[in-house]
Amino acid sequence: MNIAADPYPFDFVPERCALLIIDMQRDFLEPRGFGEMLGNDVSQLRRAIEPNVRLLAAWRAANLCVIHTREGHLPDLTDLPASKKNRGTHAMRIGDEGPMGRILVRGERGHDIIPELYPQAEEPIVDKPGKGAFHATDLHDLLKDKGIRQLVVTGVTTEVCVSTTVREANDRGYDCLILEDCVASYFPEFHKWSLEMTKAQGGIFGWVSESKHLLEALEKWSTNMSEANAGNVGSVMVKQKGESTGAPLC
Ligand code: TIU
Repeated sequence: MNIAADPYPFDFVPERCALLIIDMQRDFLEPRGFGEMLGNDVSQLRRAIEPNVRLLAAWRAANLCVIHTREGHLPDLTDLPASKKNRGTHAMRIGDEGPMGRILVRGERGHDIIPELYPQAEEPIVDKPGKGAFHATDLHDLLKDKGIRQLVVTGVTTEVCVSTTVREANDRGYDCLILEDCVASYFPEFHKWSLEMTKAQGGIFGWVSESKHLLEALEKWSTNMSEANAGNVGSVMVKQKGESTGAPLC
């Protein structure tokens, strides 16, 4: 199923595709978190919330695979290298006590995913200590186990964790589609150029599209699936091993 994208249409294969939502955490999106502490304006990121909410609802309705990530560290900070901790001249750093608990520490309020996009119980959450979601995590194994070959990537921030993850994913053999209205940066220029870099040179790291195109494709796919389940001739039926149709693919 082709989805309009740059630099050319993306061949969407729903049962082989996971939605990867990167770091939609309070520490990045809400006032008084890590992002704001770094001197950023969090309202720049909040514009991505609504498009992600719509996409996640449609993705769940289609019973496809969704994976959430969170950037953060163990309470003893043994997974926080000095090269990450000792950045800049800020009074507060990762691990310090902030208004939403210890900054970017697992289990703290600020580290958790915003309520609007909170994962459902069966949806995997990958806790990552780095910018890329593949570094020091089991994401690659998780995706291989599920037979996933494509990623729709959303979340924050476009040029940091989203971009790093897409580059890691492409090197590991995944085709990545970034939805530009579902990713955001504190710096609109970085957002723009990060997407330009992704799709330059024939899509050197992947494809860029908008959520409306994917929503249309999901609608068509879901209709096809329900017709197939109703026994209509000519429709495609996708089943997991030994399971009835309608079971989540992830
Ligand atoms: N600072 C910034 O733009 N981003 C991060 O620190 N992490 C993510 O992008 N998730």
